[in-house]
Amino acid sequence: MPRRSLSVSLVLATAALLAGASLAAPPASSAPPTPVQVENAWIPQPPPGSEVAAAYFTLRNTGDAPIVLVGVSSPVASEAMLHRTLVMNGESMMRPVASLTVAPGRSITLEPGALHVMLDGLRKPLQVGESVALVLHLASGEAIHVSARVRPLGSE
Ligand SMILES: [Cu+2]
Repeated sequence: MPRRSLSVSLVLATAALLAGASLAAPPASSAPPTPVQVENAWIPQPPPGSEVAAAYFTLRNTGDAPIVLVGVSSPVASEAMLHRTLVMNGESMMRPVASLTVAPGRSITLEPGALHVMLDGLRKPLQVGESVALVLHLASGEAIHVSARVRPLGSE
């Protein structure tokens, strides 16, 4: 019966895949992914003609080891950096941040006037409602893919 032979070959193919996977998989790949949650990722729409934008989100560590964010990238910008806004002598200025560490069970929120991702060299205008891809690079070597929603300027 054609039906039976199909299911037999599927079983064989699955068994072969499983055998191959268990032989090829190093022990590290069976470890669970980094317990990091990214919530409420958003970008205020930059003014027309602007080549920079800021991105914000909350990074939550649900695991039992620290999470260290060491960089960000995005296909919409030629460069993405971690920044902190400071007020010194009444003047607002931004400083690069080398890394952000989130302790187990804690979270860090990037928000206007404080920590943010600076997207520089925007390759195209960002439309309200658009989802912008961000990749968060962890010290562990993992990459966390995030979708940030563009909101109207002044909605923060
Ligand atoms: Cu900045």
